[in-house]
Amino acid sequence: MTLALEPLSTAATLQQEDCRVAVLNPARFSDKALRPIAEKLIGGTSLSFDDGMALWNTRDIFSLGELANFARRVRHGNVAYYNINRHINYTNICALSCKFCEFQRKRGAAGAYEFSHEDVFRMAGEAVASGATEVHIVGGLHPWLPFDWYLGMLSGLRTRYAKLHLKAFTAIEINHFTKIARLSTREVLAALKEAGLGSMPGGGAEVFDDRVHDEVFKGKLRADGWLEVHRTAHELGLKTNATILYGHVETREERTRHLLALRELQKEAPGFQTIIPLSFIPEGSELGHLPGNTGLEDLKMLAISRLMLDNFEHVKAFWIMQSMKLSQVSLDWGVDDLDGTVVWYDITKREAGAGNRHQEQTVDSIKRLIVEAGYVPVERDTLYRRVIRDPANWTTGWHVQ
Ligand code: V47
Repeated sequence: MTLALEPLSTAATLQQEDCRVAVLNPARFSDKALRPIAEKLIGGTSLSFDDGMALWNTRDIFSLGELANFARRVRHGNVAYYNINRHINYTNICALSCKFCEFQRKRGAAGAYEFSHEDVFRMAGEAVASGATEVHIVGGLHPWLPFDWYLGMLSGLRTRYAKLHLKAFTAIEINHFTKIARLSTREVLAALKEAGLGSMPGGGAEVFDDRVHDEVFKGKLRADGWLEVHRTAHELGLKTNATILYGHVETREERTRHLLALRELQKEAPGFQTIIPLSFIPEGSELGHLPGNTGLEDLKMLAISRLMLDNFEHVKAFWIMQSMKLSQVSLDWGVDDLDGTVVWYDITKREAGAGNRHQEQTVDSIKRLIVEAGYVPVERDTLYRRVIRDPANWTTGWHVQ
């Protein structure tokens, strides 16, 4: 299989695929509080905290969707992105005990695991053989693996699979590496980049609020630390993503402030590509008594992320957490990206059921869902470049193993 990349960012490229124009008619909105927000959107003014709260408080979900869809279509027309990727969670052994996390295990506990370099190389090799352009590698804060182990994993992958993009390590892991290697954040990131790191995922942000931090993920890096790692990565030329974990003990005010903090950092040190709002899955966690999000709350979170983060290019619905069905609907609520084929995922298991790590979408199923929603599916790589495949080597119904 051969593939080539071309930039996706030019409006001209997208317009060819765009058969609908972005339109907004605030006079039709039944919630009048949303009309001044529409004016701001049309005029290119960033939304305030109060605007964010007005969006949360509205019961006019269709006008909220129209606003988010307008902002989405201005940027991406009728294109919806996906990628062929594979998530590798190299260990679930973790020094932390976050209450929302069903994934972490202590050393020796039932279900604790750690992959060897050879395991990771084999999985990446399978991914390459089935057409993946990216591996997304994250794990727990392993108490005794040395920093060299992580460098060796990246350089071993780069040597074996030069074209494969290595998106790896959350800000929490990076902070852990600074402690085990006794290096600064900048030094750790520079060493990882040298070894093959291509970009960073957005995990570990949770909710930027001390109250929520102390209640649910005490012991984890706080907001300022997470933001500092991403700032440093951007300064070193690494693209990163951002997340928010919503639907547990946080308030809507705290969510809104989280989004504003991300927008601020993007202004000061640009480098974020995508916001991924992660819908909290209570099952199996210490917060298992909580009800989790409703579909409407998921749609609101995605739409409000699009509207508040006017300096982020992409909003991703991670189907593992929002479900495939809602992710499809969310394409009309501000979302332009559906992550990818994933294949194996350990951190949460809503779609697969308890104990089942195999969580996979075929390219055909992702495309079908996008087309049915009225969008044009575009395969992208991690940096949102279009992937062009040689059709001679492409088979319909192709399945990632
Ligand atoms: O950091 C943990 C979250 C994150 C639960 O950057 C949970 O492209 C819901 O960050 N319910 C990892 N969420 C996933 C992540 C991610 C996923 C896809 C794409 C990208 C990207 C990033 O999952 C963790 C944590 O915030 N998480 N437990 C739970 N029970």
